[in-house]
Amino acid sequence: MTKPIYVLNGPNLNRLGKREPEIYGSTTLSEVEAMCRDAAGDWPLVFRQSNSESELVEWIHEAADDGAGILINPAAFTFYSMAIMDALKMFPGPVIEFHISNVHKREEMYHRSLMSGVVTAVMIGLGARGYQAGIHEIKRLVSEV
Ligand code: DHK
Repeated sequence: MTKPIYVLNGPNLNRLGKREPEIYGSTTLSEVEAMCRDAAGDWPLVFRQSNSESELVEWIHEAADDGAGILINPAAFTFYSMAIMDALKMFPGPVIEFHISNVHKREEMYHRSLMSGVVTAVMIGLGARGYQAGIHEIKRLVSEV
C-alpha cells in the first residue's frame, strides 16, 4: 500500500484568504488543499493545519511511522521551533519546507529558518499555487528513494 504524503501547515494558515492578502494572496486553505489533492492524483495525502506546535510535532512523528514524505509550511514556527526541527530530523524520507511568500524579501526576522538545514529542499515565494509544484516535487523525491 502506498504510504501517504503529509502536507502540514502551521499557525495562522487557517486564515489564508483573509490574512494579509497582499502577502499571502486570496487563496483559502481549503482551496490549497483541493489543489494539493488534484496534484497528488492517486497518491494518498494527509493534509492538516494546526496553530499548535505540539500538534505539529505529533503529526511529524505520525508521518515518521506511516508517511512517505512531508511537505511542510511551518509558518511562524519556522524561525524558532527547535521542537519541530528536531522532529523533522527523525523523519526518514524526503521533506520539503514550503513558504508562500518570499521570506527573504521580508523583515530580517523572517530570514533565518531553523528548518532549512534539516530538510531535503526549500520552496519559497511561489504563492499559494506553489503548493501544487510542492506536491509534484515531493512525489518525485519519494519515488527516487
Ligand atoms: C507563513 C507564515 O505564517 C509566516 O510566519 C512565514 C509563511 C511565511 C509563508 O510565506 O507561507 O514567515
